[in-house]
Amino acid sequence: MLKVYDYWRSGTSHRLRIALALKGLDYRQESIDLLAAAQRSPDHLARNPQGFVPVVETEDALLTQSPAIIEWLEETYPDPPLLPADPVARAKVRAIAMAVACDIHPLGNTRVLKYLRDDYGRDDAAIAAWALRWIRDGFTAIEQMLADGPGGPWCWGAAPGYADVCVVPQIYAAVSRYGLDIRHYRRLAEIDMAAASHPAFQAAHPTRHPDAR
Ligand SMILES: N[C@@H](CCC(=O)N[C@@H](CS)C(=O)NCC(=O)O)C(=O)O
Repeated sequence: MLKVYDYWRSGTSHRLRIALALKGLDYRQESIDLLAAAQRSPDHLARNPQGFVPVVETEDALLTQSPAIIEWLEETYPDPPLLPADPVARAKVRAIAMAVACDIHPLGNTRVLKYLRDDYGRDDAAIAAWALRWIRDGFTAIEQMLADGPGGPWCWGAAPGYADVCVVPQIYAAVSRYGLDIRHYRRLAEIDMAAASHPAFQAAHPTRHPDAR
């Protein structure tokens, strides 16, 4: 059975839990407490030299980087698919996923915000403004990328997939941490609503994690 090292409030862990739930995969779980800096412990650095969650342990490998892990899941457990069949549609779905994973999320990561606070003396308001700056930019672009697709209720049509796996945790972080009003983004609000009533997204939600506070 797979083992997942994660943290309840981590967006990248949230992504992975959604992908696992959509694939119907069971796994063992171990928490890495980011607030206690457990990601920098020797044990965790041996799993992931980058000192990040999530990590997946298979029978014979340790996998890191949530996009790489999700692509591995897709290749290893192809049903149900998280990517469309058409190569152009696949590229567009990956582009939406990467707009979150490469361009929004890294700028709001724990270590980046800690650096702003500790080394640049920024307070909570300045840090929230920083995070929201990149979230709003990214969400505005993603709304346009979604308009290029087949419509809702999900990012790319009638079934949830790779883009939703990345977008939904970023919406959760934007709303729960920074109070973003998601109704300003019509399609993202629609996707968020679809996720709220979907069992896989419900099961993967941070508030359902054993460590949720
Ligand atoms: N690109 C990596 C990023 C992983 C990542 O940023 N994880 C965060 C939690 S969401 C983390 O472990 N942060 C610890 C830190 O910043 O010290 C992935 O997608 O797996």
